[in-house]
Parts: sequence; structure tokens; C-alpha cells
Amino acid sequence: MFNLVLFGPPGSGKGTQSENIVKTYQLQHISTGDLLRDEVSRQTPLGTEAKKYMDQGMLVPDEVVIGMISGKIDDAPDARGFVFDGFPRTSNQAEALDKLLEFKNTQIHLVLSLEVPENELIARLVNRGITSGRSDDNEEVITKRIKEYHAKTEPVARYYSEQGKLERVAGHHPIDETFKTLTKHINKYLL
Ligand code: B4P
Repeated sequence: MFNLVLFGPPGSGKGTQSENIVKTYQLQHISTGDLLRDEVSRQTPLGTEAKKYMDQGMLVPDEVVIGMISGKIDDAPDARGFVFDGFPRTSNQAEALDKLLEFKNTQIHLVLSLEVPENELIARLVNRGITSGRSDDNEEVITKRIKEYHAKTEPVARYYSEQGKLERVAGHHPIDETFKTLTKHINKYLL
């Protein structure tokens, strides 16, 4: 089994690159952003609660997100491995993920951190907002999401770096070029 975390600020390309990675390596994609948006669009109680945070650019409480992830891991007993996209986003989430995987006799093997300058992040997300219809893709909320990232998510990089699992990758290049760099890291484990 091979488990990867795709890490980085909002707009760094996590969702974009995860799609390429799961197709190439036949891994199971778990995106907390997609899962939460699905709950919101189905107007479930979880979605209604999560929407209040997402619309303000804030992180959804840990217990909500961790419960959701736990269910998704259980749903895929035969997976070759997982690509975690947008999760973990807090140190609590990172510790909870380690415990969930330990319970399945596995672990996180590699964390790829996409590094993109802030002005580029904002430009990408504002641009996506023109067509995405996402209520959190406007400049005011994007700025708050980036602030939340610095305050709560950046420490997660240290958590993995101390375990020797973190690799930083330049994410400001075109999509294909960035993907090639990511595959070089993944191939060390999978080829
Ligand atoms: P996410 O859905 O994870 O949103 P995101 O951080 O913006 O990343 P995304 O994957 O969508 O964007 P990408 O960089 O691929 O989270 C949304 C919200 O959900 C959060 O703010 C939070 O409220 C909540 N949430 C999610 N997970 C949570 C958790 N674990 N805990 C608590 N709350 C949670 O792409 C952005 C744009 O850039 C796209 O338009 C893409 O086409 C473009 N792009 C990508 N790569 C590019 C490149 N190389 N060059 C040019 N453009 C590129």
C-alpha cells in the first residue's frame, strides 16, 4: 500500500494534480473539499454546518472532517493506496490520520508540498471563481483562506518534515511540468 498527502495552500494545484496522480497510479482519491461540497449540495446536516465555515474561508471543525475521512477509508478496503487532497489541514487532523492508518497497519509514506507564490494563488482562484460558481472563490474569502492556511495548516508541514516524509515541489510551473516533478518523487516508491 502507498499513501500520499498532497499538501499546499488554497489554489496551489492539489485538486488538479490529485486527479492526474490517481489516474496514473490507480490510487484512491480522498478530497475533503470535494466531500464537503457534496454534503453542501445535498443539504445534509453536515453540509449545512460546514457551509457556514466554508463561506467565510474558515476551516471546518476537525471532528467533522476526521469523521468523514474515517468513513471513506473504511469504504475502500481493497485500495492500492490513498491520495489525501486537502487533508490533513491541522495538526490534530494529521495525528488522527496517523492513528486511522495505523489501525489498518499502514502509514503515510510521502507528503508532497506544492509551493506557489501568494499573488499567483490569488490570481488562480479569482480566475476559477469566474466559472466555478464556488462561493469561496472571491478575493475577500480567498484572502481569509490563505490566512487560515498560514495559521493552522503550515504547522502540519513541520509535523511531516520531522518524520522525514516532506518533499517541497515548485508548483508555479504549468500543470504538466509540475506533474512530471511530482511523479519523480512518487516513482521512487512505486516503480
Ligand atoms: P479545497 O476544496 O481543498 O480547496 P482549495 O484549497 O482551494 O484547493 P483546490 O484543490 O480546490 O484548488 P487547486 O489548487 O487544485 O477546500 C475548500 C474549503 O473546504 C476550505 O477552505 C475549507 O473551508 C474546507 N475544507 C476542506 N478540507 C478541509 C479540512 N481538511 N479541514 C477543514 N476544512 C476543510 O486549483 C486552483 C485553481 O488553480 C484551479 O482553477 C486550477 O485549474 C488552477 N491551477 C492548478 N494548477 C495550476 C498550474 N500549474 N498553473 C495554472 N493554474 C493552475
